[in-house]
Amino acid sequence: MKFYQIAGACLAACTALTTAAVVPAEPIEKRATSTTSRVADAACTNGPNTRACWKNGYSIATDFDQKFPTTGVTVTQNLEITNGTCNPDGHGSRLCLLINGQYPGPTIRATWGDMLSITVKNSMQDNGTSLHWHGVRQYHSPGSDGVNGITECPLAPGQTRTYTFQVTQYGSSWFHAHFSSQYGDGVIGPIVFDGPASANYDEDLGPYVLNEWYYQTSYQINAIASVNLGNGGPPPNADNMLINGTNKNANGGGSYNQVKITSGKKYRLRLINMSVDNYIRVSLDGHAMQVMTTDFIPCKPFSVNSLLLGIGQRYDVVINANQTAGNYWFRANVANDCLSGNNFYGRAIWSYNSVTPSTPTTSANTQDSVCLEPSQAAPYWVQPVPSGSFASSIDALDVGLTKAQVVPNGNAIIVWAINTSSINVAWDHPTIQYVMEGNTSYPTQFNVVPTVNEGAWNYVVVQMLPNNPPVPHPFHLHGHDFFLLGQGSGTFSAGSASLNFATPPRRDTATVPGGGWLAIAFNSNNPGTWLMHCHIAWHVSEGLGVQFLESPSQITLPDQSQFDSQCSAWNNYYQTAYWKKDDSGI
Ligand SMILES: *[C@@H]1O[C@H](CO)[C@@H](O)[C@H](O)[C@H]1NC(C)=O
Ligand SMILES: *[C@@H]1O[C@H](CO)[C@@H](O)[C@H](O)[C@H]1NC(C)=O
Ligand SMILES: *[C@@H]1O[C@H](CO)[C@@H](O)[C@H](O)[C@H]1NC(C)=O
Ligand SMILES: *[C@@H]1O[C@H](CO)[C@@H](O)[C@H](O)[C@H]1NC(C)=O
Ligand SMILES: *[C@@H]1O[C@H](CO)[C@@H](O)[C@H](O)[C@H]1NC(C)=O
Ligand SMILES: *[C@@H]1O[C@H](CO)[C@@H](O)[C@H](O)[C@H]1NC(C)=O
Ligand SMILES: *[C@@H]1O[C@H](CO)[C@@H](O)[C@H](O)[C@H]1NC(C)=O
Ligand SMILES: [Cu+2]
Repeated sequence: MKFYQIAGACLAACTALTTAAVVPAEPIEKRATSTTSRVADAACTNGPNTRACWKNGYSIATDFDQKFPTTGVTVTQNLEITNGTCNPDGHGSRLCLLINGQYPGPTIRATWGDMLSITVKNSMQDNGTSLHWHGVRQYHSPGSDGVNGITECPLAPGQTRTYTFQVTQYGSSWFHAHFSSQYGDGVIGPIVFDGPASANYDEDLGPYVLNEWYYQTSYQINAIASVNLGNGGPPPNADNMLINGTNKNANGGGSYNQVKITSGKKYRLRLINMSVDNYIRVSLDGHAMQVMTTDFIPCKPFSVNSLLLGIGQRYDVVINANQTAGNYWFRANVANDCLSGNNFYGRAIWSYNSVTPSTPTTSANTQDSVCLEPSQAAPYWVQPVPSGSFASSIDALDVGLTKAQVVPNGNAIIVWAINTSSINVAWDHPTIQYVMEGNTSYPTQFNVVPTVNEGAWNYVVVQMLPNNPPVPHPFHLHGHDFFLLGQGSGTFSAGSASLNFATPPRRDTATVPGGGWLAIAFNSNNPGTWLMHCHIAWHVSEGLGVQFLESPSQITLPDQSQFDSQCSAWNNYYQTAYWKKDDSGI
């Protein structure tokens, strides 16, 4: 992402809405009775033509904030992180932080209403870690959110911990380390929670992971990005783009990901953006994609020729294999028109089963030129947000660069900040520990923002300050999905901004346009300590985040003895650790 390009050009060119037709939802043979009253139809069962149905009185119509199944099933998974090597595109082997020996890590799969019990072992020599389950609400389990310095101390080398939480939503997501920029070196993997869907399909192709790839390690790139930021320059470009963990490199080595499809079938594909820096546009030559979820939120299905993904965002799409049988390119290209400046191409080969797989000769679809979240993404069930107290109760979060001392006794350096304060957590004294101790004297650099009382609405406007690099920032909120009230260029004004309170899209990651603003709302309904941050790994490392402290007296606290032993193991390790904390810590 090049932040010195002119944002105005992008905004003018990119806010034009896509011209792809909005197709009506297909007839679903036996629908859940009502999509507005959110009463599920107990009689309808899930199948290829009835994906809106689920079971036991739950369906796509269930408001999962209020109600979700409890299956009684506990899905267990062991994840061991090791310091190894990988060579995903054939360019050469490099240091890679593997999970169970793999890059990307294994898929975590569970069903709506299950309990997940995930045991993580840190078998790296030289890094702590903590694993975050992106988009998971962590209802009554904020201690399993996996943000070192906020919800736990980092897990020291040699140590093991178990994350336990209930699956209250369904759809596709990913997990990643939250220990500085560690996830860029491999500590990532897909998550699939099975449940109902707003569009029908025959087969689930599973997760399709998209991310950029660097030939240097994430810690090296992060250090260069930080120096460049101080000099007014962009972070280094990535070297390649991976599709489900593979691609060819510029010299022709490596291999393309391959997918086989059968004429006449409809396929569900779970697009997951796990990149650290770039916006990516994906498309399958000759085929439209029908979008049915935005992050963990089902939406009214709509059709696109191409789809823009920001970091951390997910879209589940249905692809109809109804074209002439042949070989087609699947493309994942960096969106140059959206201030993402890297010239690399992700390609995969999709072949109909009746033909011999070979290099496709197809040409790319017309690209939908939109640099924001697709505006057609109306939620499947509409939840209006009250607007009455909006103007008088906005939490303004102003984003810009500042100078701050990040390392004790270090020099002040240029970093990202919100309201001139750059977030910097304490690995040895996480925020939730303050709550456990009843200590309300949070250090300023924790960037603690109290929420309103339970049941009331928080309104947040993230504003990019003028005279700062006008780069877009994909903001991600933990512990909640938020309602996307609006996005715009320039300075926000409550009087003139066009905001959607009646039918706002809902998701957990959305873009603050370069030089502009993002307005969101979320209901206080989940006591905890919830990070909100830019998901560009370099930016959060450089301080771009706040943490919402929601109803501290009602937080379900983590088990004290497990929490304390993890912290004391970390503190022992850190005294003699070879590497020290040199950024925000998250
Ligand atoms: C991985 O191993 C290399 C080489 O031994 C070492 O320099 C590096 O610090 C290790 N990284 C981690 C995270 O353990
Ligand atoms: C983590 O390990 C990498 C090497 O793999 C190193 O560059 C980095 O400084 C380490 N960070 C911390 C805080 O341990
Ligand atoms: C991507 O890789 C994962 C893990 O190997 C696999 O489960 C999934 O089916 C693959 N996706 C596609 C679309 O091939
Ligand atoms: C992932 O998100 C980043 C930044 O938001 C974006 O630059 C990149 O293109 C996205 N990747 C995909 C595959 O959509
Ligand atoms: C193929 O399927 C798409 C999506 O369902 C539909 O819009 C299109 O008209 C179909 N094309 C043909 C040739 O049947
Ligand atoms: C950030 O600064 C703005 C402008 O000074 C102020 O209105 C707002 O309340 C501050 N936000 C927080 C969370 O302190
Ligand atoms: C509360 O936290 C502050 C900041 O870390 C610390 O200085 C103070 O001693 C703590 N107070 C108590 C009562 O522990
Ligand atoms: Cu950012």
